[in-house]
Amino acid sequence: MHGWSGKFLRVNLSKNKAKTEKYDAALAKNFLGGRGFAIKILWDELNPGTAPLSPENKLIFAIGPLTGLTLPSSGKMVIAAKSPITGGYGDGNIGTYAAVHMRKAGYDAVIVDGKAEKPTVLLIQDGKVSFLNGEDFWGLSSFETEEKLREVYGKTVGVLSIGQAGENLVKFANIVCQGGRAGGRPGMGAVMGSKNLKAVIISSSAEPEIAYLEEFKKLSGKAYKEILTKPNYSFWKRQGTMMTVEWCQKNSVLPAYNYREGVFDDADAIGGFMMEKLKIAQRGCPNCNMTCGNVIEDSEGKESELDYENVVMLGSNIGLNDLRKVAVLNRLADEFGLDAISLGNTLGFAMEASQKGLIKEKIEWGDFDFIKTLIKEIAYRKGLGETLADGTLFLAEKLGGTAKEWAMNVKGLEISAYDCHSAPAMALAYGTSPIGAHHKDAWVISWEMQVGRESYGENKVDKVIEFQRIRGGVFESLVTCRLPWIELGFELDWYTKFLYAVTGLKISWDELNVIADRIYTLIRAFWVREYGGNWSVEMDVPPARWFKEPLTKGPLKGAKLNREKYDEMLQMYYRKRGWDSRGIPTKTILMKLGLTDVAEKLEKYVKLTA
Ligand code: PTT
Ligand code: SF4
Repeated sequence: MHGWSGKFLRVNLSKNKAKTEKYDAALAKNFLGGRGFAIKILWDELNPGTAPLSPENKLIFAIGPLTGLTLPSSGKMVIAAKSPITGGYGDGNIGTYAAVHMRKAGYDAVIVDGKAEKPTVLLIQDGKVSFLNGEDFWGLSSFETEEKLREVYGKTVGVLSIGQAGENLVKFANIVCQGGRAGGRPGMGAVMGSKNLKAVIISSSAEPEIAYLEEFKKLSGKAYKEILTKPNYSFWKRQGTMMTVEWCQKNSVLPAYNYREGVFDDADAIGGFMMEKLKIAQRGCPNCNMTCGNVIEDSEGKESELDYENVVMLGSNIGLNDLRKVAVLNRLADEFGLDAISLGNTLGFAMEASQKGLIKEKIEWGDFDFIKTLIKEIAYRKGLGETLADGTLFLAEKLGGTAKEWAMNVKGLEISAYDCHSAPAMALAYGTSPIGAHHKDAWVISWEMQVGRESYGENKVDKVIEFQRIRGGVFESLVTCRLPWIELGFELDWYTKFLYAVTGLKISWDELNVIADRIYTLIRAFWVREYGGNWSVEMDVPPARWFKEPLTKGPLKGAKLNREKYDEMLQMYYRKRGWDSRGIPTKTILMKLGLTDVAEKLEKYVKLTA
């Protein structure tokens, strides 16, 4: 089998044991890799109702058939587990040297369960697995941890670590690498912390086998050159995702003041052009020739790598208008290992709650010093941070009243940086994202602005599904970065060509789409199994703020979503996916996708529609 090693590494931290295990080739054929493998493992192996922060939860590091090879932007990895912030399926995608080394090491997934007796660093080096004492690292930031480990193990190994937030089980703690890459929004860092696992180091010097090596080399050489010819290439290299700030402002979709508004008076002060003036370096993931990590010096004189989401959530969404200060908060998020999106969202929610007199602390919009203190309190679960560390849904439930209406999350995961008062398709994308609100599966907003934002038509439902297939199904399972395609227009046909050269298998996009649907439907089955009788259509509906409170500023003043029309779109979405009116997969679709055994198991938790 080329393209897949056919092997998993199983690690049990309670017993300090690791073993290599072969898996059935049908798994690769039906689930491809990355997210596909992760959900299949979680569905098959996790007992329903497993507490996300218990030793029984499984933390999965998974790659796919294209990961880590010399082809554009292939240095990516999926990290998945049952999520502590949503109680459903959770994953994230991180750009990391660990992905390249995992490929070389010949593990398609590393599956970690149990809980180490004391803080541990897992070392996977040329086929040998060691459990190192991690006590000296516990309490350090992710940056400090990685730096110290690199002093011993070298600059080129793959290192993934958690900061203090993961140690203290903050529900939106993530996993960090390379001083500014982070992944696992739905609390994958907390799952790692709950296992007393401070860091993973992986290194191998082996070379992955490729079906048609010469053909592959020619193809990848051409591919790298092709990226350089794309019209948007030079602007992308200048600004990366930061160009989105000005675009969102222009289209009134830039979250401001806890998503109360879609424009921010000082957008230019935190935008892509401002970043260009301050830029001192550029970084990126391995194997990428369109690197997009823009580094500036923050107002405390330290380096901070900026991305659109982070800047907006820690800028306009909390009323902060100084990019160098925003960069400080962004760096703190990375150091502590806190997801910057959920962090900015939770801070915005707390500020609004403070203004409404619902919490006793006085927090002003944009109060940089207080916010800094609060971020530290969240990471250490101290003071007000103890409550904020559980995210907006938990806090809203605690506050009661109408708080849930302006707690900006779906299924408990905080919404990323696109306001949807006037973007129904994007709202549907958030509503139906398989991990809770996140843009990664269906970033349809740019397309939606072109086709007409007011409509709730069938074309929008189709686009959400099309993007979920390509982005959430295929890219998350190949596993490579999707940005060459979505940002530069690097054509999708390249990926079937890569797959052929690497695996020797001709897999068409139609076949990939079926795999994507299988993955999506299994993820949905996982959610339904976890929630059982508590599962409801409401879980696929974004917060009431977008439906009830029109924008008060900007060219779209007065705009809001229409709940009735949203519900119609949602039902249409379910029908197209082969799910029933509750959003639960029907027996017919489960059988069509080869998930008959899933139907049998799911029936124990909810009655399935034929
Ligand atoms: C991703 C989410 C994003 S999506 C951003 S910025 W973006 C935030 N980044 C954070 C960060 O940084 N530090 C931090 N402490 N928290 C952060 N939270 C947010 O996490 C990222 C890039 C980006 S930048 C995007 S869109 C693309 N995402 C991809 C994806 O999801 N899949 C894929 N196949 N390719 C992708 N390419 C792009 O990768 P999550 P990274 Mg990230 C610092 O992890 O959980 O998926 O959430 O991984 O290496 O930083 O690359 O405008
Ligand atoms: Fe990483 Fe950016 Fe390159 Fe994608 S485009 S691989 S996120 S550096």
